[in-house]
Amino acid sequence: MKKVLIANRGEIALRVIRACKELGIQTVAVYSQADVDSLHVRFADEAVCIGPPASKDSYLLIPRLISAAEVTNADAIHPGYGFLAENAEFAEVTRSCNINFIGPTPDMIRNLGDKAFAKASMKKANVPTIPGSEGLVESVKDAERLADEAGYPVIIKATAGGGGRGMRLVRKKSDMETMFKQAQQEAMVGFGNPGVYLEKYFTHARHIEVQIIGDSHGNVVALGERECSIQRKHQKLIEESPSPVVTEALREEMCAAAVRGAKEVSYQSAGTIEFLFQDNKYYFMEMNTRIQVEHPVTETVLDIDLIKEQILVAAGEKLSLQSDQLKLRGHSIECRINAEDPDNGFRPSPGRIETFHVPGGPGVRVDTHAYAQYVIPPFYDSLIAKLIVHGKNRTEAIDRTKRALDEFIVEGIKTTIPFHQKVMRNESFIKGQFDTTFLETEKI
Ligand code: MV4
Repeated sequence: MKKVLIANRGEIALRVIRACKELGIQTVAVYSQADVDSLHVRFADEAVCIGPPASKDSYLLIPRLISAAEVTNADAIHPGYGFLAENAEFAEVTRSCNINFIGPTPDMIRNLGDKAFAKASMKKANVPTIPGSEGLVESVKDAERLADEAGYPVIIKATAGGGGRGMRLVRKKSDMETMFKQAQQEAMVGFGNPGVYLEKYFTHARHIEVQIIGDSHGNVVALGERECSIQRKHQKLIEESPSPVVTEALREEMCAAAVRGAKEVSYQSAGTIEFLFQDNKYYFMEMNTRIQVEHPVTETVLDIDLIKEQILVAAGEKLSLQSDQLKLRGHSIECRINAEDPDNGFRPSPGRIETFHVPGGPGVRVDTHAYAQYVIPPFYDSLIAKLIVHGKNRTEAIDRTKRALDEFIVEGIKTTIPFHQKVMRNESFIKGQFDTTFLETEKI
């Protein structure tokens, strides 16, 4: 691999450029007219404007991305996260143009994007799954029968959905007909696929996910877990590794399950197996076929570079990581610094950053594309920086995060920094006692 085009923007584009530079690989940035002044454009070896600000006219336009790769002679494309990262057609077109797609094969993206299929694959590999339907549910009658078996509440999920989109919670039998039809309808309108499946609803679950990576030679390793329960409306705000509730024995079990699941689908590239965790039991929920926002918490506790590894396995190399050589060291916490106003319902707060001072010192990493006088465009997601803090244990990581947040000065726009300062002082958070309902329950 000689030259990688990064089909993305923001901090992740920069993150991929950094990995490429360290590997001696040339980089091509693509940018919309709204991103001319973005750092990924500056730090890439070459940059190609691919269209107007709206994502659908630039970062989501497959022909423009492929053209940009062809005119610059890029031999690979890294999709980052979001945008086209889990678009099987993009992976397919990229490959058919003889360009290496840094991710799984189109079939894997397509199959695992079908949540009922993914669940069936995991079940086949003896990975614990959430009790509910075997595959799709075809009728209200079937849904009622399955719900009687599982016990209410149940949840109906679009098989083409994911990440919180296309779900209906059903609390009692008399709600089933309405909710089932709504879920089907919404799945059809939203995803062009009416398929839905049913699960028992866990009311106080944690979201714990296992990072995996596989190569093209059949090797797969699991890289520990991330605790991602601190989220609001399906947007994660804080992630950490290890999870405060995962013991060494449980970690080994969950990692072994993740590896079985990944091998079942012959998975290659970086991926994540998401689990719901309740009453000390874990259940497969979804698989993500991309590198995720929160990958740095795994990198910092294991002292690895996931993006480099992802690039190397895409180039056909054997995995350099081996489970017995990986040692979990200390604790890492990531705070997502968004251009949002936490005092006003996390309303987006784009505009000019007047002052931008990033924290430093022991254990502190900041991944950001922002700088003083940078203007945050209103067209994309509001993530402006990730603060990743490592400590010898969870207490030190929390204390360091508090210290780093106090040093993080952003003026001109609202950010989630004050929100994070409150969470770091919250008693339940400090004790590690929380689940995905934390932000609804606690007054932060
Ligand atoms: C669930 C659940 C409880 N029980 N499924 C939300 C996002 C999508 N990935 C699946 N989600 C959930 N599925 C069952 N059977 C609770 C959620 C859920 C959730 C999951 C992870 C992180 C945050 C969440 C917030 C609300 C609901």
